[in-house]
Amino acid sequence: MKRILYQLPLSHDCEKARWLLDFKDLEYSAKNLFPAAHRVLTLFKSQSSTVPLVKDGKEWIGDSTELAFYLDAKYTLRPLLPSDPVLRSKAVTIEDLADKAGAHVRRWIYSQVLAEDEVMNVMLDYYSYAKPFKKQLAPIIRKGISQLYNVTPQKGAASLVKIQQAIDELEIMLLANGGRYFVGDCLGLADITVASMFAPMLSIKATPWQTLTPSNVNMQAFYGQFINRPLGQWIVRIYQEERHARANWRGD
Ligand SMILES: N[C@@H](CCC(=O)N[C@@H](CS)C(=O)NCC(=O)O)C(=O)O
Repeated sequence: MKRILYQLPLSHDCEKARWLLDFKDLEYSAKNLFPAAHRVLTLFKSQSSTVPLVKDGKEWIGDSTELAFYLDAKYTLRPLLPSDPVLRSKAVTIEDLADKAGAHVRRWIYSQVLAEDEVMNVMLDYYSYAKPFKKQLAPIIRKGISQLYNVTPQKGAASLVKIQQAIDELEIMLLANGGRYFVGDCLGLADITVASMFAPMLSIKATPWQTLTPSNVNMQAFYGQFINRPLGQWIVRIYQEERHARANWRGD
């Protein structure tokens, strides 16, 4: 059976989807769609404008939360969500909080580094047909991203406040559960979502964002504080101990 993850290399929602598939130990190939043109496939197959989009045999799943529920229903080994209703609802609440914070992470980072070459390198170097036209494509893509995600210095600053609030809130929940996992005593959807959504702010090795933080002073300053907080340390540790990535974020 053919399993394909359609992705954009820089997307943290796609990192979450890769991690969900890796967690379930499922074989798949990661295929890069071209920004904006990706919508032809996503709208047609899942009536959604976003990636990740997963094809699993005949099934198409066009949202990372839906993907987690789909995977748990179809591949029951290693559940992503607890069966206990109280813990399950806690996991869903944390996932939702982290997903919402993730949109602010994306906007704040773009408000900081969208003008830098490195972003376009990560975005365009893995399309052999587009790489030679990087210089011409970059301004078009930058404009598209600014409009799509509402990236302005003011909105970026407001997103940073939301990020700080989410970190405070998540940290309390993590520590209240003993500090090792967000829900229960093993890795699950809540942990994977929090780690994926905040990883772009931590220069984690072998992720698409490892080269972004060092290029920007504000991101470096944020990194300096975040890495010393329990949540920042937890994300680094969870990546080291539990990520087991296949190094496929560039696409297969
Ligand atoms: N709720 C969706 C959000 C996915 C999402 O926002 N994906 C972004 C990339 S991080 C995207 O596809 N953006 C391109 C677009 O909106 O056209 C999920 O979790 O799958």
